[in-house]
Amino acid sequence: MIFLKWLQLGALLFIAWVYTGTVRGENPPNIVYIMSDELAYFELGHMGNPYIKTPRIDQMAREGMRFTNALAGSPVCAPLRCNLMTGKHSGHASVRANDGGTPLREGEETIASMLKQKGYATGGFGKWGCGGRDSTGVPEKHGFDVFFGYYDQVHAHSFYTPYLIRNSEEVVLEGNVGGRTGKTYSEYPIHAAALQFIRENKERPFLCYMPITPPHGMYDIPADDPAWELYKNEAWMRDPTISQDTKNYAAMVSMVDREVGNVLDLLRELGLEENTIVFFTGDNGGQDRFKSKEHPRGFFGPNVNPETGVEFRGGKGNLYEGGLKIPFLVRWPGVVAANTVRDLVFYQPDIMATIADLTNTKATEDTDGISIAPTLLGADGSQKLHEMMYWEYGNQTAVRYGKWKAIQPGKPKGTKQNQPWELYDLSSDVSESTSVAESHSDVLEKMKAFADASHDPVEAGTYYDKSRERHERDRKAKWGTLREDQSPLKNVQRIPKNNIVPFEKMKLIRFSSENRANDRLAEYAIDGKPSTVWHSQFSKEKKKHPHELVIDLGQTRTINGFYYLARQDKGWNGTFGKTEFYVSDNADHFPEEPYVRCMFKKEKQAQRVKGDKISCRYVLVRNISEVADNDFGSAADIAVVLAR
Ligand SMILES: [Ca+2]
Ligand SMILES: [Ca+2]
Repeated sequence: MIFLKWLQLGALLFIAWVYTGTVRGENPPNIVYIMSDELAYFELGHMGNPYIKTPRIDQMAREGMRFTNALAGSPVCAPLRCNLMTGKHSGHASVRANDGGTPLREGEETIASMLKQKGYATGGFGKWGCGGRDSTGVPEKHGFDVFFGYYDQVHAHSFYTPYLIRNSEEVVLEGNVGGRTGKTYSEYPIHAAALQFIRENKERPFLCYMPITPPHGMYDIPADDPAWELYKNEAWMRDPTISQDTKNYAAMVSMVDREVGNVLDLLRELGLEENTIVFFTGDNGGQDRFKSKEHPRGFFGPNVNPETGVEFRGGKGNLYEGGLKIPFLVRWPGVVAANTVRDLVFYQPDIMATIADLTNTKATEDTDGISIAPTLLGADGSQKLHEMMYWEYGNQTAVRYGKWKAIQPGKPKGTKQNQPWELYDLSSDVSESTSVAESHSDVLEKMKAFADASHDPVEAGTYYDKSRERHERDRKAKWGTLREDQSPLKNVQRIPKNNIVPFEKMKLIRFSSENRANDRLAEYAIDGKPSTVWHSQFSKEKKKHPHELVIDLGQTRTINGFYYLARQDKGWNGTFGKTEFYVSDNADHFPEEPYVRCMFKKEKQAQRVKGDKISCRYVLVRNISEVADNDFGSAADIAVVLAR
């Protein structure tokens, strides 16, 4: 036994020697992190997919280490990119919504800023998702020398956008008008820029982060892309009953495959192969795209094992395994053992710690990750493990504890209330089909307590430009910048502008709560824009009535009532019912009796409340109930009517 221990220790020391020799020498290793948007666990050739061809990625799997239990940090684009970049889990991260409205905070450390301190050249090519233009979250403020591609994920839906963005400035793509057609396919210049970055920085250590957008929809790829060659003899490609989008999807994955090949070939050409760690992965779990009767889990079966038929439940957007399982390969010739498979359970927040470890860099203290470097280097025995792991997205929560997975699935379609917690034993039920919550309530209670302790209220960054002009422009660029206002809100109602205290003269003094994670701030209730909404807080906890605002009218004014405009998007959630208005000349003291009481209705038009003529400087709006008796309060706009 003792001899065996010594043998193990000897092996570890040898690995440590190879490893520190590599990282401490003249040339710390380069990092290439290729993350394909939406590419799912079973959509690769080596995973047995019967349709999609990925010869270069399959070869990479043979040349490196494949992980069977790599998990997304969140089940959708923007939050998981934040988890990855900052090493923070979803209960701790600054980006938790997928709407582009919650950027990284100023000064938050990322993998790029960490490596930059170590002298790395840092480039990003693809979809950022951690903050739009003119926000605290732009990549060039978080360690990237250059970031080229899309900052916002709605913009990223179009491969024929009129422009891409390089360090917050627009780069025109010739012949494009947005949407699905044009002359310049955006992935080509993005990929070319990544290769050029590697070439230009071959003499110094570099981080090349490639969060590429294919095969995320819209499902477009040029008809003359070389990827089609791989399918020219495939009968299903000529089947008219199969949609063109389905066929495009396969070709897009094969284009990604070619790009992976291009990167590996370039590294070989430049003599950097042995000093470059290449990661290839997906971002969130797969979606059941291109569903039909024959293919109830999607044409390509992203979450169905093609060999055994065993399924991962759910998919993108939820916290079942289908929403979290991602492909994950690592290739580092001579250091990471070739043709190996590991079942280590880890998630995207672990990557920062791993890269810190592999490059002998110190990661910030404010992260949640555990390095998986010991596993990569063959020292599995010294791999530290998470006792538990945590996820949240919207009103869903999940915890992993060894073989156990607990899920509170939020409000799945057709349900109104949050569903009860479920508990699965993944060692015998990877499909999460039978909850054992009742028979293992002790385990579940422990996991729920961990969930409670893991959630911090979200603290997102901000936009320097409150009107978000350039960020909105980028989102509209999905459909082209030449079109008129493409606000998704149709036929919005407004508060009549005559005879009210001008919105720009009013100031918000205080408020009871607001929903920052969804960008529904209290100040939006008095900005005069029907498209912006104030909503009361509902995460981490639901704030109950009354919901209050105190407004400064700028000067003492003679008024005789108010307008209330309910939210103008499709929802009614939070629409004011019973409401009271108080007036005063002292912002800190309002009379006990309201100036006027009213009951608003479920109505999109601005609703007028009349009162007697009165003079005041400050108004307290107190919303006491909602039209459907929920706990929420929301307002598109509130105005104060001037007495004539
Ligand atoms: Ca995604
Ligand atoms: Ca508004």
